[in-house]
Amino acid sequence: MSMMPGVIDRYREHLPVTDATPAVSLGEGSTPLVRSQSISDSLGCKDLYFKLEGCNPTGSFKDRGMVMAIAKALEAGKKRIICASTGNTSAAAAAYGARYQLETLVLVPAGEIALGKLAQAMAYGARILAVNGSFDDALTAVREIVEIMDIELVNSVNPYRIEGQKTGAFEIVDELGEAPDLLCIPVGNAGNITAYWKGFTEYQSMGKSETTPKMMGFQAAGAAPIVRGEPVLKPETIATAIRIGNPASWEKAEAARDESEGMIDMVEDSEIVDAYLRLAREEGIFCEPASAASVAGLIKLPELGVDLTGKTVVCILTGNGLKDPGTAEKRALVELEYVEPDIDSVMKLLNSGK
Ligand code: AN7
Repeated sequence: MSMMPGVIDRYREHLPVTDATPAVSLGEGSTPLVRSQSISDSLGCKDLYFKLEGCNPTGSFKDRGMVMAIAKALEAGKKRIICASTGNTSAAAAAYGARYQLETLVLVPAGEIALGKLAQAMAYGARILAVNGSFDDALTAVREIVEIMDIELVNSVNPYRIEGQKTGAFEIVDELGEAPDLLCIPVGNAGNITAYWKGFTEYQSMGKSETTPKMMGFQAAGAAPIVRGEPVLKPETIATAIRIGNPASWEKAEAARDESEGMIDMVEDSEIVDAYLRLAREEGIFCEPASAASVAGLIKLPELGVDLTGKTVVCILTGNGLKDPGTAEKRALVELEYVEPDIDSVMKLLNSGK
């Protein structure tokens, strides 16, 4: 056990846990809610916070839902788990699978997974099937496989994933003392927006908050089926985590949007990269491109007619920037300055007017 309570221990009474549910944890949850230093002022919000889900044990929000799915799989006596993934789900499945001796099978779109995520699945010892197709194709295959094999599906179509993931909303309300006005969140397969909405509404019905936030979901423009109103056959975006053309929780995401009087909109890759670099350079926060879609969306809200004045906003930064070192290398546009390791050479370089 980790010294910090994981999400099952912290929120046991709100989760489908029985005496027979094993104590599963890698110390997930309880992630930092960090106040904006710079972006907030430029937008005129009252308060803007970033929830650093990249601080979870495998570097993404997926650990919250995975811990619950794994606990229930163990409780049911399962020996094997399977998922389709754009990378983070497979890293989380592989980690918890390794820790609890579950054979782990992950299906990923070949050549489209960020390096850090693939490295994780490899290191944790999962069996990795790189499929000739998209994430959506991989998920379709997985849903067929679980019909005929005795293997537990741990994608977010598994309701226990949503249960675990809703704890992110609980943490925000517990820390702020009230729900924020707006929650900005990237949307891919749409499990997370579904889970946050469930968490906020549960907390409100228990009297832990008076209000619920407007749910502001953002897809990448090249992978925006919910915004466009139809599946995208060949989704394309720099934010590979959300390169998803036919989200499994499509209708639940629309319900979260409508019930909360929020919106689901889209952001261009250039806007994602701008937000990604602003977060790193103005806030000191390195998240992955998909996560920056939440902030890119927030930055666009005034143009879309949403007044941010006096509003409390939380952006969910779903994954750690280290997941995708290739994008940082390509998009930061920083060149290394090579130099001999002596004071004269260093001073000469520094004084050369660069
Ligand atoms: C960093 O890992 O779908 O809308 O297979 O990795 O709940 O899908 C990842 C999704 C946002 C979108 N940010 O969340 C997967 C996968 C990051 C992500 C999303 C993902 P959902």
